[in-house]
Amino acid sequence: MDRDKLSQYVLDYVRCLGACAVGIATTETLAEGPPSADLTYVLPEAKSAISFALPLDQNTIYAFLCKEDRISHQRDNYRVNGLASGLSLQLSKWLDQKGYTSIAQASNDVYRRDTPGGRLDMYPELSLRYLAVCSGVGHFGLSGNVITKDHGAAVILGCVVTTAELEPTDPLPADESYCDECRLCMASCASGLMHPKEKTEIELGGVKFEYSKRRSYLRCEYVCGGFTGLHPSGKWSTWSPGRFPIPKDDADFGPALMASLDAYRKRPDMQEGFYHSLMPGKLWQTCGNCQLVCHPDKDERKRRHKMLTGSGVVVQHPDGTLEAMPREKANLFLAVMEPEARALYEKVESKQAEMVLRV
Ligand code: B12
Ligand code: SF4
Ligand code: SF4
Repeated sequence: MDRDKLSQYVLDYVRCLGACAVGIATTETLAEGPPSADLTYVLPEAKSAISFALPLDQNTIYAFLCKEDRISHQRDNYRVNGLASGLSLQLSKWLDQKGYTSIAQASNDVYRRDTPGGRLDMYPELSLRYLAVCSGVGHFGLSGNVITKDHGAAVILGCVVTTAELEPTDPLPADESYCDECRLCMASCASGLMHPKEKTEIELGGVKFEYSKRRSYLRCEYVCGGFTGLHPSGKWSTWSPGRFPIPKDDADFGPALMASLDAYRKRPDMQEGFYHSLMPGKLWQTCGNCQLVCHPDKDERKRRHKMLTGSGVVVQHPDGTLEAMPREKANLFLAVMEPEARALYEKVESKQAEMVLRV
């Protein structure tokens, strides 16, 4: 089959399986990029990669941001991640059958082992975002998330790397991006991962892309990981019932995360969740706010940010269930807890509580 026809088949194939956007990047269009743009890292003879986005269910996002229903979005998120990995596998096998060695990429939770800190550095084998912006699946938003014209940032990315020499698709024109640097992604982030002023510029095949500079990844791991969730203002929280302080300096995030680890492990189970390979136990969906507020329509973005910041603070009941309430009520809820129960959520100056956490 000639190059154009095979490329068209591949694009159609992925659309038929439910992708809202699909594109093709090649070793040439990714040339000179950062290390996780190097297709040959996963397949030495690689020539091309098929990149695609699958939409999250917008209907579950409202109740998640209002802190009324966490489970529906969590389920949807894990489901779409599974679909993205499955789609990749199916396409890679189809290409294999056609005679092209191909490698499916999992949608998440796969890290390089050969960097100084190993898997804990969290460098991906391939950056699905680089492939997506390079091939025109979406733009980089200021948040660093890939944004799409119909579903905003609420998409899960996937990809297949192949030895097939496919026809690359162009990056989207920069002036078609809806990102107006409204900064609502940053205002919805309790961790401060995204630098408010500085940007990172990368180059892929001679085309420049930029997004906000990341501060320490540990910021997001501490908050999105669910160890803590109370915004430094004290006015609102993520779905995490943790209220350990969020440091100002990057260097203090490692110790803060370690100090909250025992408490995190001893909290009652929240519903469902999944076993992340870097976590000691389960990980529950408690944030993702920078992704979920970022809708193509600016008024909708503002509305979502209001939903999040106007829906109070989450606390946990002894049976594990979570409830959002105004911050004054939440403070009272914590104040009447036994010190050892309270120490699961915030710093308590009590020898008894410290003893409990050490056991
Ligand atoms: C590791 C990881 C994380 C880490 C690190 C984030 C990061 N910026 O790298 C943490 C835990 C913080 C994280 C958070 C989130 N993530 Co995440 N994450 C990933 C993962 C596995 C890799 C990210 C990545 O590409 N990093 C590399 C680049 C992009 O990061 P960078 O810091 O800009 O890189 C700089 C340097 O480090 C250097 N560099 C780049 N690559 C390499 C490699 C090496 C070896 C070295 C030395 C240097 C280097 O060059 C860059 C410029 O200087 C991807 C899945 C995948 N395989 O792509 C999902 C992914 C990016 N995550 C995703 C999501 C949704 C999230 C969250 C919203 C949480 C959530 N609810 O899921 C937040 C968003 C935070 C944000 N605003 O960016 C989605 C994004 C979807 C989208 N629309 O863009 C992805 C694509 C998963 C998916 N399949 O959809 N994530
Ligand atoms: S929330 Fe605003 S600034 Fe952030 S990525 Fe979306 S449009 Fe851009
Ligand atoms: S997922 Fe949450 S903690 Fe992480 S960067 Fe986005 S808003 Fe911040």
